[in-house]
Amino acid sequence: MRRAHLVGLVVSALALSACSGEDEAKSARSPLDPYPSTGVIREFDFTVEDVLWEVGPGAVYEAVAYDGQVPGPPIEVGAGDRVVVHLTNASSQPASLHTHVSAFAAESDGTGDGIAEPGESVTMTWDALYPGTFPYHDHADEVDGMAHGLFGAVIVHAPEEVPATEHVVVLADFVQSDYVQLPGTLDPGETTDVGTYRGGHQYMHTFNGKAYGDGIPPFLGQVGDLQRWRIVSVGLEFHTFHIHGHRWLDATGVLTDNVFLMPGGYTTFEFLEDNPGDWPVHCHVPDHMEGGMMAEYVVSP
Ligand SMILES: [Cu+2]
Repeated sequence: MRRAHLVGLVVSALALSACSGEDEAKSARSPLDPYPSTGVIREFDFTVEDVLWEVGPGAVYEAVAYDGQVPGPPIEVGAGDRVVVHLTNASSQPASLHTHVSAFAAESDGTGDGIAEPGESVTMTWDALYPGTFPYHDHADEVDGMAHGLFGAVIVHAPEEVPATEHVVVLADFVQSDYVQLPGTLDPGETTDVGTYRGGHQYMHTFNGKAYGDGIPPFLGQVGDLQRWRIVSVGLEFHTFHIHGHRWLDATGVLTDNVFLMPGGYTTFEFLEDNPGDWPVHCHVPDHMEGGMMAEYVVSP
């Protein structure tokens, strides 16, 4: 199980039963042992832009985004790859791109000289030495940048990773006063022509930059397939990630159906799908459920 701990994910019972001598040799690796360089350089060009982002029907947010999308595009690489991100700031505020766990020099930290003023460009270089799922996010203004959409996921695949259906979910909190349009009004029960009032926290809490079942596309799974969930939390508050009708081992080996993520937290877990149906997926903090972190996981037989 040490290898599973290293990569921050839990190997399913199926995968465990398939463990070979080679796997056991790899499991002797310390979590701090870097994966060797692959010699591969993966380059990404991101532009930071001011955008009006639709969080759900009738909910329009004054966002700042990498490449105009919230979250920014995934940075998906292999363990041992070098990652080069060219960041051009076409927005109205300073911006940067900072990540976690990958190895980098201070100038690629997304702080200090790594911050791009409006109109400037910076380049970040990392070595993705450790597999797992991690956040990337703005570090020019730690509160404002992330609250307006400057975040995304870094996915580092281990070479020995078992193929799976992958679900990447970034949990974030938005500032209600920065919506240019919100459905309903703040008077409970009232409706307008752009939608229904959803409570005091409406549209404040998001999965992948979207809120509620009419904003968040359903996650899709199929019985018999391994489902790998990559969860990153970049918000202002703590969240949990709960999937109905399923269970898995968390990164510490504890059986659960609900994982806790602090701000800046991240985890990867997986299970072999065996339960068809339409299942709620949500944060278990009641205000956050009411505020938008409520989605659906549709499992085909
Ligand atoms: Cu929450």
